[in-house]
Amino acid sequence: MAPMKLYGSTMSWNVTRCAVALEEAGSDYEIVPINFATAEHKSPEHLARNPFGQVPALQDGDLYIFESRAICKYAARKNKPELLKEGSLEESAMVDVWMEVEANQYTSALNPILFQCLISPMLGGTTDQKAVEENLEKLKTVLQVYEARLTKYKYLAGDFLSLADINHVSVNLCLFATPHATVLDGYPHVKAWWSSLMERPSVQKVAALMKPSA
Ligand code: GS8
Repeated sequence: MAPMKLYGSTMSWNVTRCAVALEEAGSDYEIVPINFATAEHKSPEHLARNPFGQVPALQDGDLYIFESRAICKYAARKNKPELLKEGSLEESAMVDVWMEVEANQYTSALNPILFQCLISPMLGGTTDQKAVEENLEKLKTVLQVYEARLTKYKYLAGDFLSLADINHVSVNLCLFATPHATVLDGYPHVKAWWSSLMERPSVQKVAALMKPSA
């Protein structure tokens, strides 16, 4: 069967969230860049893949999927279901909880920081330091909860790697491209968790793809 196609640029952390999950699952896929400069994301071809005219989108044969976290779940279900622990009611519930936390607590605080520090200057704007500071405070509150959790368990959902951990990778890699990576310094168990994720071949491969020279 033909490789799956992941549409979007590796400069987008929503796209690289999927790339890490696809790598971790061992999926056969290729990245198909979408050119924002020519508004390719709003073209009829791309709107057929993602009706919101956004990246990422995934094509697997006749199936089209959008929303990065749905794509990540699809890759896991298809190629490495243990990342979701669906065989266990309790463990899968914990994976679900921490996947929601990633989206609604962690990344919802980190996203504006990444936008202000990385995207706004690229678009010719400036960094709104007040927005950065406000969201750093929100992120620290979230990190306190992570520190307590990771003091008890090796990974977020328990003593096993899951998609909940993997879904954090792309935004964390971007955090390290901002001047604010030191925010993690006050949380030793979070730092140790992140170091263990960084050692994974899936993470190293996607980190290399995210470098502008790649
Ligand atoms: C968000 C996708 C998104 O914002 C997801 O897939 O997780 N909830 C969705 N994509 C941005 C790229 S930045 O990462 C995008 O495509 N923006 C262009 C636009 O909205 O026109």
